[in-house]
Amino acid sequence: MHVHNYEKLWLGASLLLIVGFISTIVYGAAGAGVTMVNDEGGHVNPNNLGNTSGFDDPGVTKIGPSEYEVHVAALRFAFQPGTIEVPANSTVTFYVTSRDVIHGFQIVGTNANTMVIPGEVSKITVNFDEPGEYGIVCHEYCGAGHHSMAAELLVKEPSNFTMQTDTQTPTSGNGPTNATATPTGGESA
Ligand SMILES: [Cu+2]
Repeated sequence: MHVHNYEKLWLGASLLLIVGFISTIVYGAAGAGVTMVNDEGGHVNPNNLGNTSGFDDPGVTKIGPSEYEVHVAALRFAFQPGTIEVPANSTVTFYVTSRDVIHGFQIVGTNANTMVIPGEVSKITVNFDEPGEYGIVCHEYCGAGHHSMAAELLVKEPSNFTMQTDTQTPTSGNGPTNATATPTGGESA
């Protein structure tokens, strides 16, 4: 069978493309560590987040020498908490869920990017090696205020980092405000 030279050229070029496409996927999965968010984070009742461990007081929890957990609740049109602080050189696992409708959660400039579905907990682990500031945005249209739905992540120099143990202000406190911060289980480095 005679195959024309041009035909050989195109066959070769298309095979090369296919190999190229497959290599980008293999590189993304094996080299860059790109993975899909699965249902490992578990399920919650979106109407009862106030009584759900972690989401009853969203924020940062220290779980190891340089490991942190962050619970984030998305709602129209904000993230709770609105400011997240973690130290650099840490591994941070985000647990994100929604109080109302489908939202998105993207830490801009990282590969942390997931849909946030009521009833589901999206779990993403990110390593932060350097101090920096990241925007967090909702990238699933969720209503009239969607464009303003954002939060910020501050990766601090470890020497400047102190755990914020309680960012919630009591709504019905009596007496003078007790402004003394009492870190629970906080150790100074
Ligand atoms: Cu949104």
